[in-house]
Amino acid sequence: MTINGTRLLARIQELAQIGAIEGTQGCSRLAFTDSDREGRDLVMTWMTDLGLTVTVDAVGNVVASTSSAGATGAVMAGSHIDTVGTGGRFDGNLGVLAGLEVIEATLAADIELNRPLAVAFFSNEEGSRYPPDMMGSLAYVGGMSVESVLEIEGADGTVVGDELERIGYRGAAPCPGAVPHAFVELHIEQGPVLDNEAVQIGVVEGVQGISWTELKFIGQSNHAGTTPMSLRRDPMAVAAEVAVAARSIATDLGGTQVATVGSLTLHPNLVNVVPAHATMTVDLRNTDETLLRQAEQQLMNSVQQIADREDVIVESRSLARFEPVEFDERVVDCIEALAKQKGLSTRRMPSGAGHDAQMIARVCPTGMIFVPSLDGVSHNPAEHTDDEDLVAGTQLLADAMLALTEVTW
Ligand code: HGY
Ligand code: MN
Ligand code: MN
Repeated sequence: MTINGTRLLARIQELAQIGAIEGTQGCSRLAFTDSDREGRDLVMTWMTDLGLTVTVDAVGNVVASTSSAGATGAVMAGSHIDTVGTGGRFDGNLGVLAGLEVIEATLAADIELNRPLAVAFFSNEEGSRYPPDMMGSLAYVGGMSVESVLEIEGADGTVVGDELERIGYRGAAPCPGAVPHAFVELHIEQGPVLDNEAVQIGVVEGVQGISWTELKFIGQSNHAGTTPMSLRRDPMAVAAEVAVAARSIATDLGGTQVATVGSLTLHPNLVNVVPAHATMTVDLRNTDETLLRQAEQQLMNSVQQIADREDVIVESRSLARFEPVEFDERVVDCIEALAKQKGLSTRRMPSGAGHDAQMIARVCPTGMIFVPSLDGVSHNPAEHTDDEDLVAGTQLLADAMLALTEVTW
């Protein structure tokens, strides 16, 4: 069965117009915003136009199945269509539109299958507006209650439940949701490995561990001109040292350890005022859980030392914490064998980014397929993957999904 690459590329292009970032090929569709709603509406229209049975659950996860009984026991593809604020057009969107394309091509070929096919987009995979990331798929597998999802407050002061209501996606379908027979997520690599090595397909063995911490440093607001340095309790001075410490922890640990300070806000954020408080986030990741815990411990030791020295109070809270995940060898092997049969170059690799697949792996055999990201750039409007890689990845997803309808676990 051959997928229709032209149709796939046209849908990627059409969805990317929603929340398009002027002058780039990127888009901005933060979770539960109007642009997210518009993107959801468009993809749902494509799903219902195919005659699929479409459900919306209590946290806005959308699942479309070829079976009127829903997605239980289906071979499911899926990902997300929300983006970071300065996102690309492929992150998440590819996996959803590729899954839709596989189903449409399979229906058109009138192939008899032992199992239904399904495709899903999960709510708020990015976690940028409302932590944690992979929020919708985490709830879908019962890793977080619907109640606790709905009450989460974003940095902008809005609440998930209200926003879901406002955009009309607080659905009636049960959450946790239907358990698939198998799940495969096609995604851009978002890193430099495949592009650097000129490899066409990443056979993903698992996802690294993720630790997001919010740190609030409370000092004393004061006059920038009259306050001697020795009398300051400056939270920005603490934040700056902590950011450097986080970076050193990653470079000293080496290996896959990474550390990112992605957000920092000062209050009152005025040129002539020593800040009252500084709030920052630290994103730590590692494929090894023991090393990730070591990095977390080192970070908090540094935080406390620096804050104590500056007589600044620290408040910290975890925004997300997921241990590394390994995908099911049977699915990983299936993807690799099919790619090689097609003559595609492949390499096995971990995922540096978080994905919905790492949550669905809790309930059914799961795997991922990566296609190259040009220069490894992602979470950036310049994110790019060549058409031939998008089509090859989607065809491999189709082959894998159909093969998985034949296996019993
Ligand atoms: O944070 C991540 O890795 C993903 O993009 N949500
Ligand atoms: Mn993604
Ligand atoms: Mn992302």
